[in-house]
This record gives sequence, C-alpha cells and structure tokens, in this order.
Amino acid sequence: MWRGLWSLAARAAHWPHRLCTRQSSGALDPGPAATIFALSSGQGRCGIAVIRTSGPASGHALRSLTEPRNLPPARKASLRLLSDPRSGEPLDRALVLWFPGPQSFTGEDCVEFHVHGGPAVVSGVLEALGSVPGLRPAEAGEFTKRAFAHGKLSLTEVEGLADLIHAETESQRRQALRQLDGELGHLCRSWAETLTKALAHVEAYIDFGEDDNLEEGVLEQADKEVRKLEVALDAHLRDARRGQRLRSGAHVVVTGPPNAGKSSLVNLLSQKPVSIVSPEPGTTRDVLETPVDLAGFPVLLSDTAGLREGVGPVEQEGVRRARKRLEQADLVLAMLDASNLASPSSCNFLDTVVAPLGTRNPSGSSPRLLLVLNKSDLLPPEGPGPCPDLPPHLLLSCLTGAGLHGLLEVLKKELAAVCGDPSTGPPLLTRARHQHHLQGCLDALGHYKQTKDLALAAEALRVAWGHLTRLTGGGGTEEILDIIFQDFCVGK
Ligand SMILES: Nc1nc2c(ncn2[C@@H]2O[C@H](COP(=O)(O)OP(=O)(O)O)[C@@H](O)[C@H]2O)c(=O)[nH]1
Ligand SMILES: [Mg+2]
Repeated sequence: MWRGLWSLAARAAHWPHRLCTRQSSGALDPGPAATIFALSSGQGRCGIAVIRTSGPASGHALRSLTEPRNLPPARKASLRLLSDPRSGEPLDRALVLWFPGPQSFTGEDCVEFHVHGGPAVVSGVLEALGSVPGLRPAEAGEFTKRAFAHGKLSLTEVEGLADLIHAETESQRRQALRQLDGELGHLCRSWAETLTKALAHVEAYIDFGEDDNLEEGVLEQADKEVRKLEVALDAHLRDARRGQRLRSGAHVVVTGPPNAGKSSLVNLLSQKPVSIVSPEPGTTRDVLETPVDLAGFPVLLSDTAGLREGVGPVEQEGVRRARKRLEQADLVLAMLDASNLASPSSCNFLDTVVAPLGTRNPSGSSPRLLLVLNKSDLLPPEGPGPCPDLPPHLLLSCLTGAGLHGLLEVLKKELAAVCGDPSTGPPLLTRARHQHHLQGCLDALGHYKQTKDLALAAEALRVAWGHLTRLTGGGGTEEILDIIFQDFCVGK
C-alpha cells in the first residue's frame, strides 16, 4: 500500500507541471520590477488629480519629493509640501498616501499623490517623479497587470475592473462591480474544484483500482461530479449572450410601415435629433444607429426605413437593410399608426412582421417583440376602436409624450430579460473568452463521458480543468494533492 501511496503522490506531484504547461495565459512573471508612475485620474483641468507609483523605489520617490523626508504612516492621508528634487522648487501642497506592499492594489510598494488638478501642477509632479532614479512612466494597464502578476486580481476581476472603468449605464456598473468582486472567478473556481475531485477519483482508481483499501464506487462518484458540472455549465452557456449584450449593448430595432412615427420614437428615446422626422413617407432609408441608455441598460437603437413594397430602388435598398437589421435584433419595437390601423400597410405589417415574431420559438433565439400604437393623440377619447386580432400592445403619442413612462417601464423589463439582470441571479458571462472556455470545458467533459480508457478520461478532465483555470487566469494544482488526502481514505 505504501508503494501505492508513493506512486500516487509522485503522480500528483507531476500534475502541476502537466497542468501548468497548458496555462499559457496563467499568472504573469512579475519580473525585476522597475518603479512606474502615472496620472491615474482623468486628463484635463480638475479639482484634484491622483498620481500614483508602484514598485520598490516608491518609498524613495516619496521621500525625494516631500518635506519632511520621512515616510508618512501607512495607508493614512498626510499633507506634505511637494517639491522638485533637482531644484527644490515647490510644486504643490498635496495629500500623500503610502501603501507598503503587499497590502496595496498592485501588491508592490505604492504611493498616491493627491495634487491640485491644474495641468502645470500635474506635469511638474510627473516630471519630478521622472527625475528620480529607478522610476519610469507606466505603460497602459501596467498597474493592473502588476496586480494580476502578484495575485491581487484574477483575470475575470481584471476584466471586471476594465468594464467598471468603461461602464456607462447603471446595469453595466452593477455587472462590472460583481465581476470585480470576483463572483465569476469564485464560481469558476468552485467548478474547477469539482473537477479536481473527479480527477483525483479517476487517478486514484488508475493507481489503486486493484487495491482492496480503495473506497468502493470512486469512478461512479467521478461520473456524478462530472454530470453535475455539465448541467451547471450548460445553463450558463445558454445565458451567455445576455452578459455580452449587457457589456456591449442590446440591439433594439424600431420597425413599422412608413409614417408610423418610428423616427419620432428614436429621437424621443435618445433625446437627440438622430433621424429626420417628416410627414413625407419614405424619409428614412439608411439604418441609423445610436447608442442610448434605456432604463439603465446599454442599447444600440436602430431607426429603419418603413417597410413597404413597390418603391424606387433607393428606398428598396433601405427596406432590404431594415429587414436585415431586424434579423440581428435582440428586441423589436414594432410601431403602427393607431389612427390608421385598418390601412393596407398596417395590415400587411401585422401579417408579415408582427405575427411571425409574436410566435417566439421555445429556444428563445428569435428577438423579443413590443408592439407600440403611436399617435394616440389622434384617437377619439373612447380608444383605438375594435382591433380583435391585435397582439398585446402599448399606446403612445410621440407628439405629446403620453404613454412614454409606461413604455419605459415595459422596456426595462424586456431589457432585463434580454441582457440579464445584474442585480440578481448567477454571475453573467460578459465576454466571448468566457464562453469559449466554458464551451471548451463542456466539450472535454463530453470526451470524458465517451471514452472507456481511464487514462484518456483523466486527460479529458485535465483539459476541462485547464479551460476553467485559464478563464480566471490562474490556479495552482497542489490542491489536487490536498484533496486526495482529505477526501480519500486510501489504506484506512
Ligand atoms: N399626431 C401625431 N403625429 C405624429 C406622432 N408621431 C409622429 N408624428 C408625425 O408623423 C409623421 C411621420 O413621423 P416619422 O417619425 O417621420 O415617421 P416614420 O416614417 O415612421 O419614421 C411626422 O409628420 C410626425 O410629426 C404622434 O404621436 N402624433
Ligand atoms: Mg423615419
């Protein structure tokens, strides 16, 4: 039995190597670090600007620029006179913060200078820092790269941080913050842990299959873990497009017959004159796309040509483009003139566009539909009159704004369905990279299930594990050894 344990330990000792060779996107080598500095707040005149440094010479840089020259207490704001170390010329009276590593954003010694935000102050301090030996200007993203290299952030957290910096809508901010908090990383790590267990079971069977001391049913246990994981991954992948829409914007397309008020609605929702509004039918021909924040969700709103047949070649091309854009829509705002529902163009639109979209297929791959009856101000007080075949709809007047509040409420619900609600539910996959690795993991689990050869099965689990760890950009393998001794009673 001891020979068996040793061989298991030796095998496990090789895993890190085998697994790590696949981790091309794993943790970076921090390397011999220069000390970097940069303006971390926005460019231009402002009240306060934040300049920071990271690296071993940070403390020296702080002492070189400040009076008195001793380091301030760690992580406490201190008011200091900053001066140019070459000439002694005063530059600013500023708050400075000293973050000795590893308790800092990058894990290295860091300093923050909160200076007055005038361009001359900022450039004076940056120049002074550049004159301190061992300091150089930071490259784009270098602070975050160092935080990743020192294990302060996982890859998904790095992505969350980037998304948070770029977030323009409330939902994007919420989603990014959740990812920065490591929710997606935690989930992937718990999946990787499940795989580690399954792998440990299979490897143990390979080594001790004949051994009476091995617990019974280890392979069945591994199969069970894999099945559970497959279900979880599958559910997440089905939702994958939602997170990506939340990050880059949902495609909302306004369509309808000519003169229904499509361009008026696009201008109303975007609060700017994106499209020409005119009583002349066929005014809009190109697809006009504008990014808007709709009820807190990022949206790419498209105005399109009115759908009608038998028009000149230019408008025909517009209609072709409109139909093509409809195919790419996540949500369709179908618009009709409420005072003109019985017209041939309205009936034709209801039959050829609204009815097919209304019967959504169960896989959810067709876009969602919202029918809006515009120009309610032209209706008699008793309403639009009998329209028995009309699917659920909303009344709106782009002219008076009546019904706009209700439309925005419904849009919020529809967009939450399209993008996923970042305040609830499991963390979303916001990038194609996440989707790629989860799919890779799922494919590898498929191979695991198919093969009868235990060595190939173990290899498939390693491939699956590799995908999950690459998703978060790290992950050690000593954990496999730990689990073997924790979870098993070999030789008990
Ligand atoms: N009475 C009324 N007229 C509207 C309303 N919305 C748009 N219109 C008018 O309808 C005409 C066509 O509007 P437009 O937005 O260009 O329609 P599109 O062809 O569907 O893009 C214009 O003269 C608008 O001023 C509305 O709610 N009430
Ligand atoms: Mg138009």
